[in-house]
Order: sequence, then C-alpha cells, then structure tokens
Amino acid sequence: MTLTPEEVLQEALRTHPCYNEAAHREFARMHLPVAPACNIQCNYCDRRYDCCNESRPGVTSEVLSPQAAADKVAYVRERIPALSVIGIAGPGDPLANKATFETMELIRERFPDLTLCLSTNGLMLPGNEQRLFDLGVRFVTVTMNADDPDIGAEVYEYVNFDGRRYTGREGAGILIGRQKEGIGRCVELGMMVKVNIVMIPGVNDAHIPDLVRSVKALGVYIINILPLIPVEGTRFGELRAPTSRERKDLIDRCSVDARMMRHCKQCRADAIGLLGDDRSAEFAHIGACGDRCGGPVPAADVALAGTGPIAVATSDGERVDAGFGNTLRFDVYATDADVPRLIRTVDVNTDAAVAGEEHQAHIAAIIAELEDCGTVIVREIGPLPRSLLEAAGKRIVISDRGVSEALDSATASQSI
Ligand code: CLF
Ligand code: SF4
Repeated sequence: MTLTPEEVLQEALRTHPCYNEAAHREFARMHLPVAPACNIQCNYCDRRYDCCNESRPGVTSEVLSPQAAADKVAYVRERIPALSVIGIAGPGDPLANKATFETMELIRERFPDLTLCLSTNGLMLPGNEQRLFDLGVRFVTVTMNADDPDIGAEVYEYVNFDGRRYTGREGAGILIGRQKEGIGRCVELGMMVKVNIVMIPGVNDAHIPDLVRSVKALGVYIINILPLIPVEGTRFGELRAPTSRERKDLIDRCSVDARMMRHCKQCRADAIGLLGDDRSAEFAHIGACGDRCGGPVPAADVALAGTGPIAVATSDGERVDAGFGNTLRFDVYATDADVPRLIRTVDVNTDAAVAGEEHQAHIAAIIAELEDCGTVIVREIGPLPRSLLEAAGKRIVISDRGVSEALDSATASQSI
C-alpha cells in the first residue's frame, strides 16, 4: 500500500524523538557533523566548539566529509536499528555549508526511509526551502532568540550577508527578517518547523513570551526553550545560566500559547543514539579517517598528515572574492585523500584600522590564526601581509575563481 505524503509525514512525526516526546525513548537520531562554517556570530558561541543553538558547547566534533558521513550512517544503522532520524546541526550553520546538501543527497539516495532533519540559524533559509523540501527534508529547526532588533543586537555580534558584515540593530534586523521569512516559507511547503530559543537572563528572557506568540503565528509546530550555557571567553561568558525553576516557569507560561518541547538534551553536533543515551563515543572511530587508520583523528591532524591546510578568502564559500586584508573570513580546507574538505572557518575582525600599528597587529593576528596553513588563496594582497606570509613560509595563490576550482589547482601544484 502506498502512503500519501501526509501519511508519510505523520509516520515520520511518530518516530521523531525531538518533535514527539512519546518517541524519544524508543527512536534514535544521529547527527552528521559535516558543516563547520557559520555566517553569524552569536554572543554565546565559541566557534572552536559546536553550534550551541542545537548542541552542547564544550565538546569539539570531528568534521566528516559527505561520503564519510553517509558511510557512517550505514555502519551505525546496522548497530542501532532504532535509528529513525538523521540530523545536520553543525558544528556551524548547516546552510552556510555546501556539504550539507551533498550529504543530504547521499542520505536520500542510500537510506530513503530515514527522516532528514536540519537545524539552522535561519539566515539562509529563504531561497533554500524548496531545495530542502525536494531533498525530502520535512523537519526544520530555526534558532531565533529575538523578534526585536534591539534585543537581537545584544545577542548577535554580527551577521554576514550578501558579502557584507552587518552589526547592531541592522544585522539583527536582517537576521530576524530572514528567519521569519524562511519559517513562513517552510510552513507553507508543509514542513514541520521547530523554533529553538536560547534563554539568556537579563537579555531576552522577558521578551520570550512575545517571541513565542510571534513564531506560533507563523505556523511553527513546536518550540524549545534552551538554557544559556555561558562559555568562557565569549561575550556572554560572564552571564549566569537560568535556573531550572526559571526555565520551567517560562516554559509553563509559554505553553498557553504554543506546544513546548520539554525533553531536549542539548546534544552534540555528532550525537548518536536515544536522546538520553549518547553513543557517539562508541562510533568515534568511524568517519574522517578512523576506519582507515584505526582511530579518531582531529580535523587538523588529518590536514597535517596530507598536503597541509589551505586558507581561502571568501565571503560565501563559493568564490575567492576578497583580499587578505578585507576578507570577512577564511575557509580552511584540508586535503583528505586528495579531496579538499572544509575543516573550519576563521572570522576576521573587520573593525581594525587599515594603517599604522593597529593594522600591523591585525595582519599578524590573522596570520597567527592561519598558523597551520601552508597555502593562502586570496583575490589580492598588500605588501605587508605578503612579506609576513612569505617570511612565515606560506605559499600565496592569487585567484578570483570559484573556491573548488582554486583549491583543485592549488592542491595539484602543491609540493608540500
Ligand atoms: Fe537533531 Fe535537532 Fe533534528 Fe533533533 S536534536 S537536528 S530536532 S534530530 Fe533534539 Fe538534540 Fe534537543 Fe536538538 S534533543 S538538541 S531538539
Ligand atoms: Fe555559533 Fe551556531 Fe550561532 Fe553560528 S549559529 S555563531 S555556530 S551558535
């Protein structure tokens, strides 16, 4: 008997451990950590750790290539038959990484019966909703911490959009507008949307009931209020976390207006298993190069074992479109079996002076961040960074091509 699309969706809901509390003791999810880049900076996030919108900070995940991620699903599935959901939730923002789509395509092809789930900050949701839908994604989580640009300005340090960096009210306004537009479009397509809200005492807690009502009106299915986890070294590192009582009271208050999730475990971007029983450590040796080398290998080591990481100045991950001194970020790639794989992004402080001592310190700081990189690909470069990079023994490649093309030619000519 062929199920109708609505029956398929209801069956997926019945077996989704996050969207359906009754399912969480019986059905397992597996997160695929294929997405290291992010396009915004939340003030509670340290990029060395997982995206804390959907994961517990403080634990670094290895980054898997799409192929390795799909192979790992096959391996895990044989050992955890209760696996029902494959989620992509970081370690950065899934929609800022091409690998997310490649991975979903592979999963769709190889495991059509598994439910696909995605968690995003929502900035790039408008314009991607149909693509996600066509890939079979029916469960989308958007982390939204404010529906008011003044409050958002306190939560987000910056938002990178359309090749520019926006801060303050302007940046928060763009993000909020895109989050709401993206949620609306997903709901319209028939997807089940969950909104995650990080409860930040003294910043957005009093505003959360209004935010809940606002997203509920957009057709959101369920809302999850997560407690802030203050991470040392971040802007919110000195804030306190809400108490369990404060959070419970807030959830109770909001439950008058919307369906609230109460069983979230703030799992890692590479979590595997039932929500309350993370088995990711058991499978840590399967992935990046674990099955070949016999053990888990941190992303940076994979890079060093190959031809050396390559840093690319890019605003969108697609083209080499920025100079060394004015790029918003560098994407750092490792070559794993000759295939370049994004292992991290390095955000660049764009407020630094363009001349003088402060400028020199700024350039030196970027070079320190790229210490492990053997090659730097940029659209252009000034004499100061050029001489410092050359003195540090790094190869400079000037290119204005697509990132993949530039990487291919850089790796083909790499002699290290
Ligand atoms: Fe993962 Fe998130 Fe999908 Fe669940 S987690 S992408 S919706 S499959 Fe679940 Fe984990 Fe809480 Fe997320 S317990 S952090 S809510
Ligand atoms: Fe960090 Fe996630 Fe926010 Fe990006 S969206 S800054 S990875 S918490």
